Amino acid sequence: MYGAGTGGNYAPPSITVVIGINNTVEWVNNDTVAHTVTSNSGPASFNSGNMNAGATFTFTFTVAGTYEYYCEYHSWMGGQVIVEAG
Ligand SMILES: [Cu+2]
Repeated sequence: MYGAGTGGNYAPPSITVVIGINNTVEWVNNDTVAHTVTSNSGPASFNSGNMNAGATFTFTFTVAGTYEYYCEYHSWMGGQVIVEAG
């Protein structure tokens, strides 16, 4: 993920994973400022808390569905994880 500044966002903005195949997702803050990965909809919630530059956050999705997340510091940043049943 990267971000900060107009147009900054998670990359890629949407991913699709399959339970049992690739359902552990790691975010890496490749930016120079802090961000968060914070869910705001979906079957389960997750929150990285503060991620400084270079920090990583890993979450394993075990329930199928569509998850939306954002950055608590930059409200324009949004991402999506689509989790499919294995
Ligand atoms: Cu941010």
